[in-house]
Amino acid sequence: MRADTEQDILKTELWWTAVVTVIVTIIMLAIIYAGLVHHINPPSNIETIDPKTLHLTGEFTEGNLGTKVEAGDQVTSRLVATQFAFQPQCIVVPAGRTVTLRFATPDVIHGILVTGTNVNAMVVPGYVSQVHTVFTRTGDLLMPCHEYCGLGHSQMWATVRVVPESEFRPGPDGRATCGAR
Ligand SMILES: [Cu+2]
Repeated sequence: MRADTEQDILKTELWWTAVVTVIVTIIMLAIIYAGLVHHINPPSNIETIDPKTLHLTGEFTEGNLGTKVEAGDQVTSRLVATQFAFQPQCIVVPAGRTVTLRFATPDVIHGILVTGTNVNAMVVPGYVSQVHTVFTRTGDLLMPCHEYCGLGHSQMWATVRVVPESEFRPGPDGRATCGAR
């Protein structure tokens, strides 16, 4: 077989340049589409918290966990992920409204996902994991731990109770719980 001329080599290089450009463009468009349409984004919230004292003072003390309607009608739900349970076991949130979920852990790495939604995050000791989402489907959604955290890992799950806006009735202190339904 005859050696390629410089022209042939140039043609081949340009051809593969075009192929790579098309592939990269498709991947970039898929990432932008997933981010804008499905709200699937890489983690960006870097917020630290001391895992040794998070239950003693501040945001993640027992009395401040669960769902609360805060200033500006912002619905925020706070959970602590521990070996091998979530505290609280069940949170109630309204459908069709932006909800902020905030997680922290005092022990090891956990992971959370809410079945059938775009909520999926790691919970790493020392950091607060925050997810903004809008729940569209009402009902009890399963929220298992998806990061192996020890022997009781398979027993570790919580429930996200999504109720229609009309049934979401926080108390005078702004708090809503699964129990008071
Ligand atoms: Cu786990």
